[in-house]
Amino acid sequence: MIIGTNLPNIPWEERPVGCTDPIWRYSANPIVGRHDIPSANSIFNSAVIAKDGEFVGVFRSDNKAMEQQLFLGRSKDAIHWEIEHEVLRLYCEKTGECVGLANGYDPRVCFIEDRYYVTWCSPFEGSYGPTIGVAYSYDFKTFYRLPDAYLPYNRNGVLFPRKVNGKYMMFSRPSDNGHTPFGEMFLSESPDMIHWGCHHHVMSPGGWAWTKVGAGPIPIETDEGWLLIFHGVGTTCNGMIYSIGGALLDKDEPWKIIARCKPFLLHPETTYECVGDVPNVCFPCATLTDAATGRIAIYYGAADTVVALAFAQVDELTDYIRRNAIQ
Ligand code: BMA
Repeated sequence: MIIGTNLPNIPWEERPVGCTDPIWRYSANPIVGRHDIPSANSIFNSAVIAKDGEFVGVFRSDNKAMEQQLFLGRSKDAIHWEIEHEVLRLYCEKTGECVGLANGYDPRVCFIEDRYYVTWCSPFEGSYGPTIGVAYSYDFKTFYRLPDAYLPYNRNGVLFPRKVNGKYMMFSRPSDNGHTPFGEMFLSESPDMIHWGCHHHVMSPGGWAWTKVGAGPIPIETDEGWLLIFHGVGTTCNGMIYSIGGALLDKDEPWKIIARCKPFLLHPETTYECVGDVPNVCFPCATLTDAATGRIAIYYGAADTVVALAFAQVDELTDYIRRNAIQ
């Protein structure tokens, strides 16, 4: 059971007849194409959230000079998106001056208390990164930049939607400045969204994700604990494969794993997941959930080129994770 708000208008499609998988793809994928804004070479690994009965998002687009940049988007149905053509600007909360463009990649969006936070991989200039950039907005128009959460190098900074034990919580994956051939997932605490510490180890690579693991969407609170959807990576003779995994984490000590699913939940197999700038990548960055029905819509980047959508039912998914947990 999801602990959260009712969002009856999130995208939904029933599980296809005959499908027994815990997650199933939207039949009209991809939902965002690689050239959906004029500057784009690709649009992928993007995060969406509900706002005022409609939906907003932060989209990663790599332009035709292969610069990684973030753009705001809006949608009435969370499937058809109007993405701005200008890169998101970041402002100083004290002076109100623009402090630069949101350069970077793999954004996540989280609403906590009274505002929307964006976390992303902030690259080489400014952050000496990549490390985790943080900004917030009350209206999803003007975003104020906070100090980077961690020292370089770090990726996959993913916030919890509420404080746990009175602290903000964020997953991250310390890394190097390339295509990290290693990766452990950690959880850090903060009293103020600025100072991050009390680092807890959460998860190591293993099984099908033997190379690295990183948090995906904002974790979903359920009556059984936190439902974590993550990306896991295996390395083959032809390069890395990014698949989607699932785990249940303790409600009060979310660095403790209750159950980690042994099989992957979704693995690159469609053309749009296997053909693109980086073949064989499913990279989840967001979910929309409806507490009343237990529906989950999962947004993931496919082949580092387009945005795709998949669905799950919360009780079926947590049950699947438990039944197939690594012993
Ligand atoms: C990671 C990040 C992701 C990307 C993935 C696969 O290191 O750059 O944005 O989806 O590699 O290329």
